[in-house]
Amino acid sequence: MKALRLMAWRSDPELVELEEPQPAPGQVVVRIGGAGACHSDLHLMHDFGAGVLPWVPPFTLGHENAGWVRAVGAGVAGFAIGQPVAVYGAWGCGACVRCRAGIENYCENPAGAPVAGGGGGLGMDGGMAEFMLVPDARHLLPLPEGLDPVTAAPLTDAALTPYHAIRRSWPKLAPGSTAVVIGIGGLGHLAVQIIKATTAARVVAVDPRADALELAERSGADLVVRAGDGMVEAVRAATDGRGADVILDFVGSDATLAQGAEAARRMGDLTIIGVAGGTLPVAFFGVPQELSVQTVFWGTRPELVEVLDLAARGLLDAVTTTFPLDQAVEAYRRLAAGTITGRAVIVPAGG
Ligand code: FEH
Ligand code: ZN
Ligand code: ZN
Repeated sequence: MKALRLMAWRSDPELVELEEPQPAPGQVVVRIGGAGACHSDLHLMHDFGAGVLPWVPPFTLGHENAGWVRAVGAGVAGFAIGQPVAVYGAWGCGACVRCRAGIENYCENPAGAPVAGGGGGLGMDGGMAEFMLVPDARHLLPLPEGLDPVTAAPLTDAALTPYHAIRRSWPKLAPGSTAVVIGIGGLGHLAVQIIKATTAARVVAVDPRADALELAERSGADLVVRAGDGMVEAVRAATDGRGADVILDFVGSDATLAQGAEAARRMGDLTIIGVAGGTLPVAFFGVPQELSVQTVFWGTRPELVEVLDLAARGLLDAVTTTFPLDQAVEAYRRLAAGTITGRAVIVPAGG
């Protein structure tokens, strides 16, 4: 089979020929319908050197996957060949307190995990290939009726990650509240939809691109603001001077973090999801009182069940641009150039 592999840190991925994986006891092979291209993959290719993450290339990219059960190993029950499934991508040890609660994105026993802090596409072979080996059937979720693996793939990361970030802030998103979404890309446009579907908050979408702001409007944003100097004033004006209750930064640069903190309401949340590597000085007079600042990594398996339910009921609609596997490098080039609308999804069977 063909697979798009990261052969070394700071290198462009290569399309290579691999043997089709075979499942050992407890494992499952998935025929990939869709594999999302994530901005984080660009950091694996261009920024992170050896030692930044506890993973060792080569491995196949693609940590946002859905498809159909191709083969099951001995002892696997509950999945039929051909069944459509979503792949929960954070593969922990399965035995620690966090993993037992389905919070495998925060596994506390990395030595017991198939790869420390990662999963398919993040240190192990992922879904940018015709077939993908999943090391334990617990990572597979049946797709609800009406969801197709090609369009469902983004739900496993581009929707699950913002869903986790929003869900933890639900108490601050009551009627009268305002949320700001900075960066309307694959994750940001779904963040707008998730806030509108699960809370009473007004949503302000921020991005420098006109087409991204149009996507934000179509996704339900109450106000769209061009990224830049006037953003803080616009948020203050929209909140009678109070500031926003929740700021979700899907960029994570020095500039977006500084503006996010300035636009935030006292007692609010500033949540960093983007991996641009920016920093935010925190000092007594530097940020609003009782502003909680946190980073999040992905989401939990129970939350993915909730995301799939929202999507199956038509409350989430991931806008995708599909590419065949042999165009995956082009997809990443366009992602880096900021010319992808919504989420780029690689379709190994042809986009
Ligand atoms: C991957 C690698 C490192 C940081 C964050 C991520 C996310 O894209 C996982 O969805
Ligand atoms: Zn990702
Ligand atoms: Zn664990």
